[in-house]
Amino acid sequence: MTKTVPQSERKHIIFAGRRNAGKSSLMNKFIGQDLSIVSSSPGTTTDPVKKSMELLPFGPVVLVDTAGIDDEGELGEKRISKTVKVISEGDFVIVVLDGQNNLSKYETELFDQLHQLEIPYHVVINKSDLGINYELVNSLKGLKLNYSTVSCVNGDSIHQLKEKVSKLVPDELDHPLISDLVKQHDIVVLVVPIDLGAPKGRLIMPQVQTIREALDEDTIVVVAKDKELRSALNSLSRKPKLVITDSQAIMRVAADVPEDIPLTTFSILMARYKGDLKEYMKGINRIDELENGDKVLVAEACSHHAQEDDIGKVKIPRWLRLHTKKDLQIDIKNGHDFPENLKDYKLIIHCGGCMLTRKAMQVRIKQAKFMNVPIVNYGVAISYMHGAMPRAIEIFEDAISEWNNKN
Ligand SMILES: Nc1nc2c(ncn2[C@@H]2O[C@H](COP(=O)(O)OP(=O)(O)OP(=O)(O)O)[C@@H](O)[C@H]2O)c(=O)[nH]1
Ligand code: SF4
Ligand SMILES: [Mg+2]
Repeated sequence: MTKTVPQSERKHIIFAGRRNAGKSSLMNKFIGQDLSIVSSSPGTTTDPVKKSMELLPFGPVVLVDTAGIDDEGELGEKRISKTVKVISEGDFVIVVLDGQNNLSKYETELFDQLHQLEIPYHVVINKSDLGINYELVNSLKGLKLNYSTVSCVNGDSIHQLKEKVSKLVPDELDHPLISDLVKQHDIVVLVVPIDLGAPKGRLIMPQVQTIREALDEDTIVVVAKDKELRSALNSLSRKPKLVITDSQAIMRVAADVPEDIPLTTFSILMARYKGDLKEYMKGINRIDELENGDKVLVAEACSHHAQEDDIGKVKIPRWLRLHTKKDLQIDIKNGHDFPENLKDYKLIIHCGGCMLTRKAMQVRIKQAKFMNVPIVNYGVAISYMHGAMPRAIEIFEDAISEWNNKN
């Protein structure tokens, strides 16, 4: 069983804390092997050390040991930024403290960052065999943080900690595309423009996935090109529950769909499924706050073959300049990692991330949040700049409330 679950699909549990707190010792105790090097000289762990294991009763996980968050010097800073990246990719963090120390700014900053990234964590006071500093305990109590006390030297309370962590690691949530929006016998109309951008002889993934999920819910799926939409709607004897369109055709489609029929786009469904629609509303709100000279990052997760009039390289920058009427500096980047200078940007407009796993897309959103840079994806931004908001998000409560906060 341990070997059959790929690492990318396992929950990642990160051991984080200051140098010498006992992160490597604790990870070794979890796996029952001396995998990560332990030594009394601070800064022993430099690169993240990963190990897959079965954490019962939870299931398959990856444990990740990291370098200290208080590392020093130029190299130390590089290690810290690597550690921050690893932490932001984590599903759960074990914050390890040396029971002899007081709480420092390193830990309180880490707690703040974890809150901001919405990553659950548990505090572990290590080295209980040496006695515990009560100031440390009081500081944790003052912050209303639960903690466990262990010793990696004599093994005290390690078993209980493993059981506790196993219960605290968040289980996978169900992320529906449309199954929560429709029910049996509902009619769903999908608008699929077949233009030059459409792949020859097939439909694109979001369309195929939507059809499949709608069929799984026993709904009736009607698929039409935008030109046939009006006639498709007229031929129905019942009102459809929902119309879903490609975002580039949203305005043409909106004109043909009566106001009392909910309308959204494939990109918005995908944004909710893979990204974070509520967070993307903050990105939308940022568009109208942009000023002359502001930097905007257009990020693509892969280097797909660019077409003439490419959406990321040409259309999004053009629409953004037209919409804002500002002289913006727009950087277009593609690749597996975000650029390092994220905080220089006022806004990130990200591709749909069809080649990314949900987790990888979530990591990018977390990194943007971490740097306080609002993020939105192409489809949601296009719907906004084409005047289709708030109509296209009206059926999503959390998104519409975020929208209403600002508008
Ligand atoms: N007395 C006592 N010493 C411990 C305990 N856990 C770890 N140590 C010692 O603390 C020192 C640091 O342990 P490590 O596990 O290397 O700490 P680390 O947090 O991984 O340190 P870096 O990799 O340098 O960031 C070593 O000398 C360990 O033997 C414990 O529970 N009790
Ligand atoms: S949307 Fe998909 S194909 Fe396009 S850049 Fe992003 S990951 Fe690549
Ligand atoms: Mg270490």
